[in-house]
Amino acid sequence: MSEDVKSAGKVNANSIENTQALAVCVGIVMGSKNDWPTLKPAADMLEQFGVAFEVRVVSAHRTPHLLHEYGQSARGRGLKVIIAGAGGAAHLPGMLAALTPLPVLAVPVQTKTLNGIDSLLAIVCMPKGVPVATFAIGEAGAANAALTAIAIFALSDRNLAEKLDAFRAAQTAQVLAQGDPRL
Ligand code: RP5
Repeated sequence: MSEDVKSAGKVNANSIENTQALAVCVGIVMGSKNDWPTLKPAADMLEQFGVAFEVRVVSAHRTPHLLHEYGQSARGRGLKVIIAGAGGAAHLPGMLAALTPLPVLAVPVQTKTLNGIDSLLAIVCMPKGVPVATFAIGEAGAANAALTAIAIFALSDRNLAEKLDAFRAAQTAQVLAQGDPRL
């Protein structure tokens, strides 16, 4: 096992060992702990729908061996979808997509330097044959990545499909109830 995988012992103890038992089906990963506020809406959305997930920091550049192990083991551990957030030279989603056939839903993290346009372009410019589904920069992208994962699961889960319909209906009703914003 590689050094950076060993040093990130939690990944082995908490996710690789326990994923199957907990029926975790979404992996939320990010390049840095600092990305968590951006990715948290994805976790909140999955929680709201009762979809089990794990959360890990996996850096493409600082822990390349861990990235490799995470990507290669993802399907075997029972994950179905990966939500990957990264900022700047955001190689995490693309490299995960190179390592696993699972759908990778990517969230560009807003940066101080280029406002997240750097992250967006780094993520979205994938070569033909290795797709990464790229979402909006920031928290809205994270929430929508989770909703897309939920929509994928809802294709074969009637209960989840009903919850998703209810969510959409409530959202529509909320906007319709807003009326004239000047009042
Ligand atoms: C990327 O570099 C991370 O996704 C993060 O958005 C960015 C900066 O990381 P930190 O220096 O804040 O840890 O790998």
